[in-house]
Amino acid sequence: MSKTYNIAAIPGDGIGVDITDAASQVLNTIASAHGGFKFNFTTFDWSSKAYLERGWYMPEDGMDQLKKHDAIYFGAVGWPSVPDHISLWGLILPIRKNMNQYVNVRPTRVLKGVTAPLSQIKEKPKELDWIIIRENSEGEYAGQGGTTHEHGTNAIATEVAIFTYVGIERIMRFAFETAKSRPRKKLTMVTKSNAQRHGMVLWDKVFYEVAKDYEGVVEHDKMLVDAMTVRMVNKPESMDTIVATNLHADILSDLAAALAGSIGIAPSSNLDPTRSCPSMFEPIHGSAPDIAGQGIANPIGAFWSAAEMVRWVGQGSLDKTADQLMEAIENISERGVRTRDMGGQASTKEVTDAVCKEVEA
Ligand code: GGG
Repeated sequence: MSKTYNIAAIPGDGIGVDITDAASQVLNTIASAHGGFKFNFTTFDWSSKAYLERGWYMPEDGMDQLKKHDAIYFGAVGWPSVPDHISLWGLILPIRKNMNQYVNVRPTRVLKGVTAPLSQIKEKPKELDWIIIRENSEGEYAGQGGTTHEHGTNAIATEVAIFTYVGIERIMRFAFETAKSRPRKKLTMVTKSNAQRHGMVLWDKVFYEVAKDYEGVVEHDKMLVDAMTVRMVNKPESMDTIVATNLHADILSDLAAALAGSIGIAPSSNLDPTRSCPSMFEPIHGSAPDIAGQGIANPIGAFWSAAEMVRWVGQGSLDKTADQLMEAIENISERGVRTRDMGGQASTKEVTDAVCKEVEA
């Protein structure tokens, strides 16, 4: 009997639309090639364009609608005529919070055949293979704070980062478990506890408490975020799994993707590890309005995110399918089928067709 996975697709803005189309084509192709399962996509027109027309991103029952699905596939959010904090808080951040997606997993590695920018700085691009675990529910993106005397030079604004013991402990445990599952069994924790003496100090304390449960199993160390950027460039081979706060990991994962070749390749999984709500899968790149609709966006981050979604919804039963999609991505990368951001000439469609051909073979 064939299993149907119900996917809520939110293409969003700009190239989010281009790459979500490409990802659904690849997912449908892989499902037909394998048999035994299929994807049923429901597309939600929740975007900045729709917001400008009707004044809202999601309807009041939006979260309830999403909860009826096995997973959410998200393209990108952000459009020049809407302030970025309105679009982010209209769509992606409320979904992460309401769907209990407190973990954001961001893997990065150098794909086959790619000469990563890092090789122009150091001769070790192949040794960049990281998983960044981003705390996805609190910290600097808690949304707490306010503004008084809004206008003029008297304006005052506060942005309060919130760190809770429970929030830190659960992300640390997830990070240690991820590190334990990888061959190198190594975790680097990122903080800024020399300058930020409250929340970041609690972050350190909980890290060392949780570390006691992994003594002799997972090697671990601690970095200040500024020094971490230097280590990522100079000694990429010295790290494996990395855990950081919402803001720090957001920034470090963009750097990681750029060092591996392009932000266009990097995936992310917003996970509710309890599985009480659907998890959400999205490439880490934004909506890139300057190239939207031109057919040149890199769909690899979208395909990699799709592979992670397949792995997640399959709960072990679709791991081979996800591996096959990753192999297809590596194969076409090795053959040089690449978009412009990676030094190639291929269009979004050419990359998509090449991946579909691989998974059908
Ligand atoms: N596909 C990811 C996306 O739309 N990113 C826009 C962005 O700025 N996101 C911030 C975040 O991931 O917290």
